[in-house]
Amino acid sequence: MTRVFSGIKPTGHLTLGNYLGAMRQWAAVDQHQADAVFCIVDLHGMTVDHDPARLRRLTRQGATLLLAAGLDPELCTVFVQSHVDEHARLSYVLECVATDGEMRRMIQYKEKAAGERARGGSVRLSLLTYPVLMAADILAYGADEVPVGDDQAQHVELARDLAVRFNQRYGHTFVVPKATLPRVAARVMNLQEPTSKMGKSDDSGPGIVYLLDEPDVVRKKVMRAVTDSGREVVYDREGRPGVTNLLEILAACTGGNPESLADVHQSYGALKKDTAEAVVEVLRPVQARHKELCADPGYVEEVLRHGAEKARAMARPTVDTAYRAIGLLPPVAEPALNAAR
Ligand code: AQP
Repeated sequence: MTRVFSGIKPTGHLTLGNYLGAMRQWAAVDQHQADAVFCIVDLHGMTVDHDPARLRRLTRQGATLLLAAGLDPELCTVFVQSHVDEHARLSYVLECVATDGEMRRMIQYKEKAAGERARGGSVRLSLLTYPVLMAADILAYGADEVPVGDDQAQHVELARDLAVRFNQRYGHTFVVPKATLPRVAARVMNLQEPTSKMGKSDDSGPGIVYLLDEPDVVRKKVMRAVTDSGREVVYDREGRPGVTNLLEILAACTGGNPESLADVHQSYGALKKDTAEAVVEVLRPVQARHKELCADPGYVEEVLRHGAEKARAMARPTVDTAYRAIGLLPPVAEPALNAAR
């Protein structure tokens, strides 16, 4: 059976981009068709300045939202990255296979490091190395497929490169994974800056629809979305990024096709109204389930405890194999130690 792995980092409240670009596909398709493993990647949440209490809160909220979005622990494995040591164990080994040059070419690193510097902050080393940790996340589970939005495709490409390089140098150890992208909404754009991705840690609140936004807040944000000069509703990523973003969101929410939806909308106002309502309807069941789960925190904790146990058992053999293959001496087991004395 195909093994699928993906994760989400608790750097902010989850957004419509996270949902349409990733989570929805995990719940609707991946967990039913594959041996699926999903993770709140909290270690990735420390690559920029962070507040420990907020990280803990967002990790719990992220896990709850994954379940609210439809992940079913009977069908898939859901856990928190830092609860499974194999991720960090493997990450260091892969750092010994990756190069400084390839890390510095990562687009997210360039963008986020530039942002940190512009704010007068320093750039954490982990921001540079986190794609290697992400490669470890994927390779430890022998994932064949990694369903992600297209901003993460380059990082999955790196995981592929590291797997191939490791296998060539030290013997076949890792499955070589590939990214799978959603048909539409692979990159939901910020409603106020439609040439930038809608990212959960962006400063531009009005341009971001959060999964837990109240319906009226969602409507307001969508109705105030920046559109383009011109009046015709046209699907054109380059020339009409604002309108195209709305068409993509509407298509993703209704299962339609963005080009056909352009043909049936005569004005920007009508398009915004339909998009706002479609988003409200898509978020409604997620919000309702989230509320129920918040009333039962013991259930969420138990899912995460059991998920971590399952994840550990899946990852450990591959990570142990990698340790042996790269030349690390295995620890001597207790009974053998005693016998040698
Ligand atoms: N705007 C987006 N459109 C489509 N997919 C998206 N994803 C994120 N934003 C969009 C997808 O969601 C999954 C989880 O992403 P992540 O939380 O691990 O990190 P990210 O890609 O860096 O997302 P953010 O929200 O932009 O976080 P920050 O602001 O902290 O960097 C991934 O599959 C991602 O592709």
